[in-house]
Amino acid sequence: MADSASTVSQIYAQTLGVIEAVEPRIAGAIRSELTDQRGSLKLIASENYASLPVLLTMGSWLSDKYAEGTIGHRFYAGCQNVDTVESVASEHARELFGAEYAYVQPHSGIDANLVAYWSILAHRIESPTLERLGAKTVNDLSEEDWEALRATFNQQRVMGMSLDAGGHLTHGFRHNISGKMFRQHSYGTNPETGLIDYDKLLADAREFKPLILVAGYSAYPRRVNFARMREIADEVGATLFVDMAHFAGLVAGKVFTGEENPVPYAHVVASTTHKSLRGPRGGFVLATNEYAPSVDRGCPMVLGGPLSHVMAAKAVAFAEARQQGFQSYAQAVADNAKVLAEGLLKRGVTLVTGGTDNHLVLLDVSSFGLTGRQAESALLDSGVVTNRNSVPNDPNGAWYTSGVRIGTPALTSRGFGAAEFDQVAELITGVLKATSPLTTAAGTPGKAKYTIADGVAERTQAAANELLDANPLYPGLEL
Ligand code: DSN
Repeated sequence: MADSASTVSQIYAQTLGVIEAVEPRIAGAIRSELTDQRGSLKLIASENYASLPVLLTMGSWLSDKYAEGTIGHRFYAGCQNVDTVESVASEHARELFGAEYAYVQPHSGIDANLVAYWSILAHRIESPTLERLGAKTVNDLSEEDWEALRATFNQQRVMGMSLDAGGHLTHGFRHNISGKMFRQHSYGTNPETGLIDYDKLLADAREFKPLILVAGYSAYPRRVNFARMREIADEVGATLFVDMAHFAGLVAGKVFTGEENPVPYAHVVASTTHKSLRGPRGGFVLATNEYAPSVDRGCPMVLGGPLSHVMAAKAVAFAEARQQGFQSYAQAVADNAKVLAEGLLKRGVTLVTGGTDNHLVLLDVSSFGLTGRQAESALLDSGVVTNRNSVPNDPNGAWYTSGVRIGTPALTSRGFGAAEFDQVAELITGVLKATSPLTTAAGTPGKAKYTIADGVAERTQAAANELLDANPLYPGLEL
């Protein structure tokens, strides 16, 4: 990052001047965001810092082009440059992950998951129905057959990990469209170990008979055996869909290989680009050739027009992830998470599953007498940015929670290693020990009610600043 920083500093300074002339508050917010990101320990497991080439790629007139459809088959004229962008991004994604097919249009992880669901419904339900009825498209169906097909869509079943065990909203949670469009059954984790119980999962799947088995997580601190997941899916006739949004960087960086790499085992894989993969904010889908034609119908079936400027930045990020250095980065993310977990454990913090072997750590803060919300707020006051998260069977529900989720991708990008992460564990533990819940009117109305012992937040922020200053974000970039 450092070499190009002075050139980029000039570009950004001039660009912000241009923006300032139109809307100074926006130029101010952009500057202020850099100050905030530089000045806090970013431990949100789903966040990262994209490279300057990735960020710069997004600021272009590719944004101005409509390109609904797919490569070479657009609903608008003049898409030759977008075709190039999408082809390059897709080629990099295929090569990076060893996938048969890659679709880089989804605007976010949720959009990618919707494309995945759609593609499975199209492949498993729509196509065979059309074939049976001798129709080429749904336009060829009688009103009666069309209604019957629509009713069949509504009967389908999805089985994914429950939200409190670490699954994602889009894995069938009732407050997400996935829980409304499918009949849904969740699998949890073993109450003793906190780990996925594959035998129980198989028994549940035999009973529930899902069309789609979802593997993947946003708050499970362990690796998944995707070979076993595929066996279970095959045994019950389900399509295996893996949501690797959180750990795509660990797959790309060859930390998750063999049975821990979902790509050879899943029919469809969806992901984000901006978490451990360190690209721009966005999503993508990988699929076997069998599912590719239905994935390709993602826009306009599910998605609005592709964000061509972001697809271009995805191509740059995939290219970066194909460079040798990315594997060292990904390994460091996993190694640092272990150090962080061990640092917390030895200081008496309770961790869900007793540790981690991916990029995230889930703290159960109930032993400090705190809710996740109180802990999250106290840490934020001290310069440590985390997010509260449910723990399995959380008595505090999804709003207050009993947990705090932290991850290593962002600070590893800044250059933090084992020594720094051990200090981070010390700082987190210090804040949690110094925070007390307030249950009376003494708490500020509308805020999480807690109090931090005098001076602890300030001392923690000062210690964090030392670590941050020694590992600068976008060194040399001055605005
Ligand atoms: N926002 C993502 C996360 O934090 O894990 C999930 O959507």
